[in-house]
Amino acid sequence: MKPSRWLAAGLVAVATAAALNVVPATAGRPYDPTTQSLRDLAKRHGLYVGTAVDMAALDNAAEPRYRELAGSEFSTVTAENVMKWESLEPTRGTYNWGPADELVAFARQHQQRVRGHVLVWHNQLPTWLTEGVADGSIDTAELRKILRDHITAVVRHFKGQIWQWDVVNEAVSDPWDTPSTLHYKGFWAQHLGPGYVADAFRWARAADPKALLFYNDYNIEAFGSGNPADDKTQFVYEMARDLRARGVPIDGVGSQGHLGTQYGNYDTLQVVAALRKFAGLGLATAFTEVDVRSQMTAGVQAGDSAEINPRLQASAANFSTLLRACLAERHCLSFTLWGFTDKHSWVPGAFSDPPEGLATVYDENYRPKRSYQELKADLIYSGPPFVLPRVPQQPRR
Ligand code: 9MR
Repeated sequence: MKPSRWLAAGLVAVATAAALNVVPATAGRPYDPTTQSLRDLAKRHGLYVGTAVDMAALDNAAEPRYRELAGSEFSTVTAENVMKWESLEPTRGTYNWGPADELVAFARQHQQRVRGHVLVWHNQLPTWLTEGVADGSIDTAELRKILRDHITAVVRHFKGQIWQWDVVNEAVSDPWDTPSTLHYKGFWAQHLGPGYVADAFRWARAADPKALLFYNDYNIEAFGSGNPADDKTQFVYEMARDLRARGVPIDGVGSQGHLGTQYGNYDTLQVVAALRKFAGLGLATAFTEVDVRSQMTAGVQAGDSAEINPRLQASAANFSTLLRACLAERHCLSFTLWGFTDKHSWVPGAFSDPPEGLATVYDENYRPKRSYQELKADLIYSGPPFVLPRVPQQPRR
């Protein structure tokens, strides 16, 4: 070949490798996908892999591994707490943007996208708000205005920097609530009625027309009976369908993915079917808070491998089920873990009777667990014809 042909062939090879995000094997550096990060492996599918970030851990100089892995393994981040109302506006009218801005800056430095979490939720509200409503000093009309102002201020502040916003979070009850017939639950439904959901999406869209707007909830990984009175996924599906039909600017549904090895959970095909059904409404989907917890029996706590191993395996299988389903459905845009190390996980603090833990993909010493390896294997060994790159979602006008 003439030198110019060699050059052309070389350029094509480099461009192809870059496009596919693979490094060609050479004698000196054989390509080994298992050494790649989750984010790099996910890139081939156009998928973003994320984590919730605990700002105290990120800022702890004594624990550099947290920051390193948060920056290197993930292509999207979510604020675990610092974009919640009680953090952003602890005193009425006084916003504390610092920690949330710091996360957004960290994301920019590491070429990561940001999932905004969360605009409207019944938990982690500031006391000035809940007490004002309880003592009658804030009436319904004022509450609605406060919500609109909050959404507008927060979305405007981060305008252009948020890929997906969790606009409304966990608005729907669970079968174990009273009454057991599924309904709109919590502070906002109680005080404003269910119409707040559509309002929240409209206000968010007005404040940042380019951000993708999501409804986010747990226990919606698969459909059940199909009856919205007791099937939460069906209830959320019908809610999203109605919002779409009315022209409300909802772009996606986030399935949190908080699973536990003590439950039956789902198989991959059930989860794919659910994602497809949401996609059929013209919606994007995402897994937004994935973790798989286990009961910490006395044996587990004593280090008994006969009790620990099955938990690690079941956990890995459940992570894998959700990731494979997401890979299979082209409108599933991102797969976010709710923390990545057992050292910083909400699970032990939230479940103490019986105690639960082991919910993430790295152990307390930042050693990757079997679940991490399975996620990696899923990203490496899946591809065409059944796994194709994502279909980007455009914000609905
Ligand atoms: O992980 C969060 C934990 O640090 C907080 O104490 C808790 C307070 O309610 O919220 C946790 O995050 C939740 C998320 O915002 C919404 N879905 C459920 C998550 C786990 O509780």
